[in-house]
Amino acid sequence: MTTKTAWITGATSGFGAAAVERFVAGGWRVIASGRRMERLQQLVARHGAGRVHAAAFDMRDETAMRAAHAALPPGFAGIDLLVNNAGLALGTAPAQQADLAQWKQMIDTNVTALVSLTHLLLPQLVARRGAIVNISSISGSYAYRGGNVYGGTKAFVTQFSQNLRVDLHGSGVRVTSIEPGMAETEFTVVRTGGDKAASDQLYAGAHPITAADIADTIWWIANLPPHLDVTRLEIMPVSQSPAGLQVARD
Ligand code: NDP
Ligand code: 8X3
Repeated sequence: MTTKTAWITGATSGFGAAAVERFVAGGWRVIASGRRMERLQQLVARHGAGRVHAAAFDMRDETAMRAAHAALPPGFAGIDLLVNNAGLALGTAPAQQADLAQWKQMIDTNVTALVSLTHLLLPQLVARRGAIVNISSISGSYAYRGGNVYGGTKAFVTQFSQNLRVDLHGSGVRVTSIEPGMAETEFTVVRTGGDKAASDQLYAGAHPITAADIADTIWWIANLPPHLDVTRLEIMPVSQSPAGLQVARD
């Protein structure tokens, strides 16, 4: 069987790092991208340069993204699967108190960078009848206090995924939006600006989704028979469910 290649963004931590392990264990080659070069190098050291290629760049830098793509070694140049996973939430303040720079960073990373890499890789994904797995979030479907722009970016990811499917109709390319709920990764440490105690408190006793759970899900989706497409998949821990509407009174 031919060895397939996946480009997994956000491979230095959380879902992305777990997905690298899952796909390498399954015999795939992986292009692992993220900003933290040392973590990417550890992946290469662990699995070998023939199995993992480290592409260290900031997703918001389109020139660097294009250079990383142009510099792919021949063994990694044919991409069968794009896992658009890199992303972040910054802050939990209500909109009227939020930091505009944080809003822009979320849009630049979760939206602009995601569409830029997708646009760059689409021609070969079409040529290879490949697949795209976008990591959205339940925050794109359920409004919550402080979710403002983060949830907005994920609503974009979900709808972009559905619209991509329509445009790619008949191409054989599969597109999936995975929409996880609470998962314990570095996500909340990043969101809170490094508050590990707050992160630990959020997840305590909740039995949240693990990074390995999402990696297994991506693996399952990527290896379905070619006539099947999981178009949207919402996943929450059993401990999580939506809360009701609220009413402000005079
Ligand atoms: P982590 O913080 O553990 O991982 C985020 C990854 O994104 C890191 O590898 C980070 O790499 C990368 N990243 C962030 N900004 C950039 C950038 N500018 N350029 C390149 N890479 C970047 O969080 P998760 O694994 O939880 O998050 C992965 C995805 O899942 C995100 O899109 C998140 O929104 C989504 N998600 C998370 C949920 C959760 O509860 N954890 C639930 C639903 C969705 P580096 O810092 O090295 O650049
Ligand atoms: C992360 C899940 O519910 O914290 O996307 O927004 S949530």
